Amino acid sequence: MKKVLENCNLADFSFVSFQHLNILNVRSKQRIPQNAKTAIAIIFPYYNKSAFCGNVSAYCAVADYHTVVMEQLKSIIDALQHKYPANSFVPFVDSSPVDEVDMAVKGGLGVKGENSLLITERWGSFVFIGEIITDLEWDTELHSYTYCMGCGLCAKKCPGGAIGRNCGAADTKEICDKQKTDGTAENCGGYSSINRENCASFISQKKQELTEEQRTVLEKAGTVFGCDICQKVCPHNKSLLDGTSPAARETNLFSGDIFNTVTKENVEGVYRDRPFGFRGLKVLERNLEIYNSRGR
Ligand code: B12
Ligand code: SF4
Ligand code: SF4
Repeated sequence: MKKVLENCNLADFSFVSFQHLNILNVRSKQRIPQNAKTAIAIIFPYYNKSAFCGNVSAYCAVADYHTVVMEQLKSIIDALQHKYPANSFVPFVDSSPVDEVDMAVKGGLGVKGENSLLITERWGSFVFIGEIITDLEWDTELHSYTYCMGCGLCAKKCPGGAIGRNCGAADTKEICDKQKTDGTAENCGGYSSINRENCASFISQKKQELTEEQRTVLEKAGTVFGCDICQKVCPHNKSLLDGTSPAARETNLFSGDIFNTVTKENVEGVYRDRPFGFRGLKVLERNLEIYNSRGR
């Protein structure tokens, strides 16, 4: 299996035992193969300088990762299926029953940031995560949880105060300390957690009416869709963002097809094909109106 994957030119991958995955209670759970034994965790770097120059977050400026990653996973499965015809291989990305950050950290692909994201050594946190779940048993190694350098900048700069120690829970510090020492805190995804209702990325996707506070968070974040602030301030991403890391000059699956600026004029023509299109035109127009009213 390793050889097949090595021939696929992947940035990085690892094998994680299915029994160690954190399975989320979502609809796609039904697609997990029976007798699942192994997850092949794969990362897809998407850093691209021109993705950072507009009014949508970098993951929105590049081609839709749901499509690009899924196509790549399917072509890997074709190769695996050829070698192991009796086994099942099922691809997932994002709308996955697997807590993907948790899986990647357990697979040793990077550390968990206080901003709740996976941070890799080479590509920082600007990676997507995808996985193939199979009933094929494979040698796996459970890596112990490792964390970012813990500088606290993401929590400090988050426009919604949505991160970790500032996430809004009554006893947040207590929850975080407990999670850090023995990993048993309830209502915490581990190390740090995001209070979604206060996160600009979540707010920019929200179809229902926004509260006044949520409008203010989106205004402060200065984005039409998604938010990159907790990644832009992270020291682990510094050398990538200032161009000194060799990885900043690497091409990747997402190097072409950049669309970074949404305007009143172009929004209708583009939204369907982009990663920010799935919430529909109305949500985008609302966000654009909030974005354009900043500082008025
Ligand atoms: C739902 C979701 C979101 C939600 C919620 C994120 C979150 N951290 O909770 C929203 C819409 C906000 C979001 C935003 C983003 N996402 Co997202 N998201 C997911 C998704 C589908 C599931 C995450 C999940 O539920 N994890 C499991 C739970 C257990 O972990 P948890 O995050 O710690 O959640 C706990 C806390 O939130 C807490 N909690 C919830 N509410 C409250 C309230 C209070 C008061 C408190 C104290 C706690 C609390 O309880 C939860 C359960 O324990 C994953 C894909 C996947 N299948 O894993 C992508 C994923 C994590 N997202 C991704 C990306 C790229 C982003 C954005 C960077 C996009 C952007 N630029 O805007 C932002 C980053 C925001 C951030 N700092 O996390 C990538 C991350 C890649 C990486 N390097 O890590 C993933 C892996 C998708 C992918 N396939 O690549 N995302
Ligand atoms: S994506 Fe933006 S709003 Fe959400 S946690 Fe990160 S900095 Fe805060
Ligand atoms: S900014 Fe980066 S290193 Fe600092 S606490 Fe947040 S995720 Fe960790």
